[in-house]
Amino acid sequence: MKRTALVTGISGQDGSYLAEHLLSLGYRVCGILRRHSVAENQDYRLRHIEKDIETFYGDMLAPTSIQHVIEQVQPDEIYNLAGQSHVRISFDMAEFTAQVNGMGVLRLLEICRRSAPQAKIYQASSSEMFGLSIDSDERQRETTIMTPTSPYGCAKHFAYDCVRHFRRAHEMFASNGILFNHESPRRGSNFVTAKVIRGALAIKHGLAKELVLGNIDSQRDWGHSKDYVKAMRLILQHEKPDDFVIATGETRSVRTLCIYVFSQLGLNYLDYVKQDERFMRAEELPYLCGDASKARQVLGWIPTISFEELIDEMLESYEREITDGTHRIAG
Ligand code: G4F
Repeated sequence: MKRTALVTGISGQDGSYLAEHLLSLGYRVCGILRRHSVAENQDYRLRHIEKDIETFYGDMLAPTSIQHVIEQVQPDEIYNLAGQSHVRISFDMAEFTAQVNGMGVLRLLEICRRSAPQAKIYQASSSEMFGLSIDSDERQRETTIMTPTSPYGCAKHFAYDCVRHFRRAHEMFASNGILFNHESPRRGSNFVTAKVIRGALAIKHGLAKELVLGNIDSQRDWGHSKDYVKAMRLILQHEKPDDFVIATGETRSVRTLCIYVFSQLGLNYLDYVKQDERFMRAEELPYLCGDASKARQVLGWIPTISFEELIDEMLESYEREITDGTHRIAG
């Protein structure tokens, strides 16, 4: 029988790739959309599959809307990808971020406990929860202590703990995927990979003179969203609920990202990249490099798309946007 998946945050980068992946496996895919004042921004990543999925309006800040959808859809699997996903913005909107990314998850778990106790729940946890902690081999893994450095990280840590608590206390199938940074051509334009690539292309095409960034010495472990959504599903197919780090195991600085992107376009980043306080964080997370051995051994998950392939795909996709006049540059 067809399995039903419900994806909160289906209109985001991961939501759209996950929906495609689940459809390819024969799932009935339902998704929750938040109302956006610009209607085009609501579902532009879903247009190519809109006839194949069922969407419902709902908001993590309005639990009755979520409860209503869950009761209507009766999902076998719930993927909670909804949330305020921008770390720097979480410093400006700490309370909102805590409500959506933290309390929203607690409420979702409560709703599932009462209305869909059989449903398996995937929670989009984040490497941002590790904050300043690094194991002696310069990796972060499931056992690494969490010392988050942002309101976003604190809220995600609360949600992560709630998932583990509900699993133990109420025997619910609730699992955390602790995902390190993952990107794609569908990445929001104010995340650093998309911002650097769009900015460098704008410079190359004479549409901008410089690119203003924050801290370019922080290091991230960047993978491809398409690989990471496959891990989400595998996590819910495992025989028992558990927590898994999903990462490539390679780390690079934002500076290295700039060097690669600008040099692919025949430019030297030093001639164009400036730094400004506006894009710095009150507390920075300086280093992320994940160890996904557990996911490899238990789930058979491995990343298949290299850093260079990822960045080249984004470059190609944004270059096409410049050619057809739909290019956007983020602040
Ligand atoms: O691309 P970022 O904004 O991603 P960040 O903060 O690492 O968060 C992303 O990954 C998390 C997983 O670890 C997710 F949970 C989260 O939802 C999101 O997807 O920034 C990456 C790095 C940071 O160190 C930041 O300080 O790039 C640095 N950076 C330097 N200049 C900048 C900029 N980041 C942004 N967004 N904009 C800049 O101008």
